[in-house]
Amino acid sequence: MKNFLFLLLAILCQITLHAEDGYRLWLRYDKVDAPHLTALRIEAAPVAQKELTTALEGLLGKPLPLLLNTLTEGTLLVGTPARLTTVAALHLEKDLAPLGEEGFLIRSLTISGKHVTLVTANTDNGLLYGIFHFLRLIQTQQSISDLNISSAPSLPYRILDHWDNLNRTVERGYAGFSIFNWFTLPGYLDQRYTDYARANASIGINGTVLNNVNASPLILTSEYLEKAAALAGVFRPYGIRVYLSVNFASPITIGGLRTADPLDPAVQDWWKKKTDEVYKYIPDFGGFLVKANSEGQPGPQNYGRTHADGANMLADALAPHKGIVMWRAFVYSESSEDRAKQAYNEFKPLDGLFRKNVWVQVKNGPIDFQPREPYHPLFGAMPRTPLMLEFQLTQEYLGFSTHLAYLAPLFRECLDAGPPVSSAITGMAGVANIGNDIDWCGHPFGQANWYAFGRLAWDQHLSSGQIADEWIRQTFSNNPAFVDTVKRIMLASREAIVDYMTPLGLHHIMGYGHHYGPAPWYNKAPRADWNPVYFHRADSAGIGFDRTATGSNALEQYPPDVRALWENADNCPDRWLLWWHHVAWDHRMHTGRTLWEELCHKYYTGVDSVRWMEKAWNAVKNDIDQQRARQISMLLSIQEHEAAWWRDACLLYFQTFSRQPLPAGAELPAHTLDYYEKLNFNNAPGTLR
Ligand code: BDP
Repeated sequence: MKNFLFLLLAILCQITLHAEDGYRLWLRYDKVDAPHLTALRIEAAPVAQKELTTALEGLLGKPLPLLLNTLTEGTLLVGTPARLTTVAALHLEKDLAPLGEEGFLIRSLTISGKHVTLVTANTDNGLLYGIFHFLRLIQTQQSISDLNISSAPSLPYRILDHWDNLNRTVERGYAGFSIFNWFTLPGYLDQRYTDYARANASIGINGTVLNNVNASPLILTSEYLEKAAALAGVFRPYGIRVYLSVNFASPITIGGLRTADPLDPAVQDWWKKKTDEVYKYIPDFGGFLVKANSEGQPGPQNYGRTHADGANMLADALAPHKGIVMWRAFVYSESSEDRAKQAYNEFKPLDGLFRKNVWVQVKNGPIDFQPREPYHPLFGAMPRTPLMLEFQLTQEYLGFSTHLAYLAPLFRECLDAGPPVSSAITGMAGVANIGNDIDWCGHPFGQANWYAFGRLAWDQHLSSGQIADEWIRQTFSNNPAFVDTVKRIMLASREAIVDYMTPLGLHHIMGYGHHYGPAPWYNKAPRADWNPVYFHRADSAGIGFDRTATGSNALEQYPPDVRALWENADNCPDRWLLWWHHVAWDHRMHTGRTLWEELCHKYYTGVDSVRWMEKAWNAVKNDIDQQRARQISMLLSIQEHEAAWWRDACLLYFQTFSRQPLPAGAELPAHTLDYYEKLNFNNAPGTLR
């Protein structure tokens, strides 16, 4: 009997330890050492009420008694002044006014001699954000005895861009298929849609673009609008607006017109009517996202018109409904001009020519979401145009979903790049890393990038460390030793990737098409600026892209103080060196090493960092459930293997130019260069349309 009970206990333990599959994200609401709360008095929208009561029941281990009229010592009081007279009687108008439509207030106060905690806001949306913030305090075990928090978002537009196709494949998606099941919509509303909305609302994301920027025109047919409207219905109570990516040639493909020329009255009329129809389906529709004249997508230039002509036509159709156009500046064409210069050259002259409801959407860097890029020179260069800053959460260039890469430091690096970036933007867009994998992002740490994006868009002053701290505590555990180690892993991870993939300012040297793994030797793409050799320019003299006045002079697109930091190879910080300069192999670096030695040092350091990450993880992983612990260990060992692959393939290839040895005593490459060059990846994920 004793043995049997022991066995049963062991099995039960296993079950609970195995039960974590990552689906609950950072909203796990398991019991914590919670502060003393005695009762709840709440008047809120149904979704907010449900979230708070369910969460508190989990966190406290039992439901809080609900009060209808009274207040007792230790009550949590939740409501807007409009919903609760007790809150209205506090006359918080002055404190609430600056918080606008989305901000909230959390305060410890005494009402009729009773100590209570108040969560309030001007609107139901604000109240929902306040509730999530309060829950975060409890989940992360902050004291709630003396609170005085007012919070309002730094940016009004905080949007996820899904590169999801209507057939559920996801462009550059590494976490399965799209969560949006267009086949079963609108009749079937998957619980996942609600959980997606909850997760977004919990970090302040207030918009979602449902479909790929390489957009199927079908999205604007009534069949799909009805489906999109069903999703909008699920998201609306969570303060999330739906936006759609549109194909510029839609008037031809689904409208039966002969042209999509934005200056043609019939085309303008088509877009007006189509937009009116969209608003019939989705009255609070957010607007259109457009990729035009970029990588083969149609656009106004097909008709000799400018990006402003195209964007303004759509803006006019949206304006009566208060919708916006997010017009992407990710454009480059095959030309002798350095690809890094092209977006600036096309867009800067258009500053001031866009309608008031056009936001130009600019990627964080001038090439394409590389592990490290300087900030895009359009930030600060278009003072009369609102700009959206676009980051990529899906790790197209950062190891797909098998590498642990915490991207808050990358986001911060861009936002902190002088005054241009943070002061030039009106919103942030994150290319989503979400799919139908049970844990949403494929890698448990991928969730941290979704989380960090939302938190930073809400509060631009948060540090990478603070965000990691919150996320770890909610996602895994409040154990201080665990939090400390995992935070160190996360904060080191992005730099590790830069080191083992593209150190010292190298960029775009990944495999062609699928972008998986290293291929610095690749030179067979149909366009020069899709070839890694175009970007690294290695030869017997040295390596790097001269973008100074002696080269492409992309540097001239930046303000003088920024230029001064980068224009001289002797002063240029090492991390940017090969982005801006073609540098001799024996160039003396700031560390005292030659360029070749430094390159080797960086590649080896990158791999060593991953080994350290693995070791550090294995030392603390038993603090959490076995399922996620094992999953992460396995992924880290893939990462370690792939980091060494990057290091060896790149160094062997660059060595054919430097003709210098690897550092004495260094671990030797596992294979020959020829072996790496011949590797083939037919089924790399993320490339199907
Ligand atoms: C590139 C991706 C491509 C996207 C493009 C974009 O490889 O799949 O369509 O960005 O942003 O990085 O439009």
